Amino acid sequence: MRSARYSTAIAAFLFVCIFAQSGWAGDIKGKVTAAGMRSPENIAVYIDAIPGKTFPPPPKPVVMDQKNLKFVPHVLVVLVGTTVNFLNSDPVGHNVFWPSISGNKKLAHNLGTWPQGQEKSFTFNDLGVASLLCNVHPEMSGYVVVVATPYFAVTNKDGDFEIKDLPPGHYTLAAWSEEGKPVTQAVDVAAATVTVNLTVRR
Ligand SMILES: [Cu+2]
Repeated sequence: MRSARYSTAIAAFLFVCIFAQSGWAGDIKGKVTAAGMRSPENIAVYIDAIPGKTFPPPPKPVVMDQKNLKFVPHVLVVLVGTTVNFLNSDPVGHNVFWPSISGNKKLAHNLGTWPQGQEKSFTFNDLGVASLLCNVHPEMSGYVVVVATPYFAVTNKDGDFEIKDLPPGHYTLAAWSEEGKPVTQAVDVAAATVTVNLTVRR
């Protein structure tokens, strides 16, 4: 009886190993708690890097809209090399510029000002955070967070996030937010869903 149970355990273990080797993927489900901040929404959560691995950028551009005098989404996370189409959906002219990427002023850029229905493209080839501004409307702000892996998410209003289809492995999960300090946390992904709780502090 005991040895049968032991054999079953070994079989289960081998089953998991075989699937892990054949590319069986895991998911990260998590919640970010925002300490001393207005909201746990719009926090970028991502696997910071996978050594020795690079990923092709998506073949199609992703869109950052300007609508009702807001950048939509407020926080856009993209894989390095991704082209972002900046669209103006408002009946007024909008400008887009960023004074730096993660403080590097050499990476500042001004896309200019354009009317409703038109868009301008930019390919983000540098890692970091571009703080988007519009020089027509000083109250507008948004962010493009450029990361090194395609494994990222943005928290919803409850701080929940999900990163799907990760190859099993040991990773560093990073969180970036507008108001809080950046944080990282080690996470082990296996052929299942791993639950992570992160706290971001102001
Ligand atoms: Cu504007």
